[in-house]
Amino acid sequence: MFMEPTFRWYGPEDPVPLAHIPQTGATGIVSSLHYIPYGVLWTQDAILERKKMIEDAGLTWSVVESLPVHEDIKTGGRSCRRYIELYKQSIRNLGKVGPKVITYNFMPVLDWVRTDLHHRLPDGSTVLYFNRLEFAVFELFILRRMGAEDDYTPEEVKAAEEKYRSMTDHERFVLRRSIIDNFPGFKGVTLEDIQAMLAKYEGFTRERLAENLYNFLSQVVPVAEECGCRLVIHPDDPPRSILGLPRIFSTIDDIAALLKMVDSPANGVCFCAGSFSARTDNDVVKMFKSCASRVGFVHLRSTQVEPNGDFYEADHLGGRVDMYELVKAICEEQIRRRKEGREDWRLPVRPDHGADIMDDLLKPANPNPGYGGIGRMRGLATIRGLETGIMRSCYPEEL
Ligand code: DNO
Repeated sequence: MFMEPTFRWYGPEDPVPLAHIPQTGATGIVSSLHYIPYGVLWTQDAILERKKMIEDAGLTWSVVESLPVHEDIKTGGRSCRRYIELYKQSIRNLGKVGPKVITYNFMPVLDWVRTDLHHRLPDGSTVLYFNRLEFAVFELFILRRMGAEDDYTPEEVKAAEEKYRSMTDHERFVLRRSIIDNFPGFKGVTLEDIQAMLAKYEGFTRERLAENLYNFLSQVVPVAEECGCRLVIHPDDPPRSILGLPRIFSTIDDIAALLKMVDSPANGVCFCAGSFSARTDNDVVKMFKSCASRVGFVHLRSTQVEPNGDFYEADHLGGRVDMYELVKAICEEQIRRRKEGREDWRLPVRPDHGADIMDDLLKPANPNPGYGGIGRMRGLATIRGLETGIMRSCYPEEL
């Protein structure tokens, strides 16, 4: 394969054993040291320990996803400077002994958000789902976020209230847990934690978040550059404001602004097709082309968006992403890079979230929703086949 096929592995606790991953066709691993709390240094020993585990299984640790950015960096809080220094040191350590592609995101408070982690499709498989009404139930009646009603029409508030009243305590608990408590390295989050985090963003604007991103990048990108590393930002998921908080990496204009913010090859993009696709005014292929030379890592998946804005994970060849055109654009970018003699011409790609299918459905609940083994393998197989077909029929002279 031209692209480097990778699989995410959450570490020794992952129910998908590392030893099984070569069977999926992946050669690279995407992993993070989730046991290290946000803001704590990644030592060389810790990095080397993980690297050895991966190499002992005959695989390569290709990408770090993620090296998390502490909330104080996003809010520009009191300890921001200290956390940026620690982040730089973690980058230096990765530069010495670890993978050189480092993923992060700059989403305030919550990383990706879904309301249902096991939505059943007609074929019996289950997928991640974002339901706007259920999210409204959560923020209006479970979290009781101040000012949340301003983000909804009176009809929506009424519908959410009716829905809330019709739910059992267990359903309310599951909804809450699905939204705030399913991030590896960040488990056990309570409503009070979220409220305290939200308080730190009071009066926050998009401009302020952008300033804080600039403050972060202008300090860490030069370090990454020196160490031969590339930082790649993951898009907002969903690609719009959530919980009344600004989000700044959702659209083609946001991509242009990011690239300009610090104009260096070490300031790159983790192109997550699925995240961008959940917004109907995003043309995902055009977005890829707008930043192709600065993409350091690719997540391939697609979403199906309903007319009311709800969305769920679609099959890799379905949904809003024109996967054929996107993979073709990726192939072209790799060919271009190889001609330029770039060492990073092979793009690491992972299938990202998969549906839970077949044996995935028979296993005990996966602590990492969306990351069952078989569904993701189906995604990877789809991508590998598509790339092979495109290369053999469109660019045989490049093989
Ligand atoms: C979800 C992932 C995200 C991603 C982070 C990167 O499955 O794509 O959690 O890893 O946002 O920082």
